[in-house]
Amino acid sequence: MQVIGLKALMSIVTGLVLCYLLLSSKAFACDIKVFQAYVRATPPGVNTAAAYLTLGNFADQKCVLVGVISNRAKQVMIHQNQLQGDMMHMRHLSQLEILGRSRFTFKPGGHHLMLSGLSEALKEGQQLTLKLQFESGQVLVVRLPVLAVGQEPDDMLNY
Ligand SMILES: [Cu+2]
Repeated sequence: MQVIGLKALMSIVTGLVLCYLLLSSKAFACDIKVFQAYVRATPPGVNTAAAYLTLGNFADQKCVLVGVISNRAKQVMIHQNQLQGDMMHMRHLSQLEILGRSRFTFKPGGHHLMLSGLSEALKEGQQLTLKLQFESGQVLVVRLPVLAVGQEPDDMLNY
């Protein structure tokens, strides 16, 4: 009987260790702030759009963006523009690392968030909501103003 008791105790200890590991991985949570986020208004008949933003990582550890979703687009992908010969191609990245204490900028001609299968046109003055999913399990909800061509984003925080 005592042996069974010991086994039971061991499984409790294992349970505690697992809990501790889960808690300690949460301690490495991302501390991301979003700056200068915007998306371009779409011309008639176009159902794709590019969104730009700066992600500031205020934690010491790297933070990994693993997915983006929007209720107005079928798909949102992380794209990187790449020059191949004299042709510009868009490369799809499955994830993006933001190093600790640094910032990463999505900007025209570089990285962007590619929205495809838009349910309706994005019009100037509207707001688009994106949910950024991180490897840590955190989800950041960002509201991006829809800007007309030539309109520049404010230097502001977007949550
Ligand atoms: Cu693209």
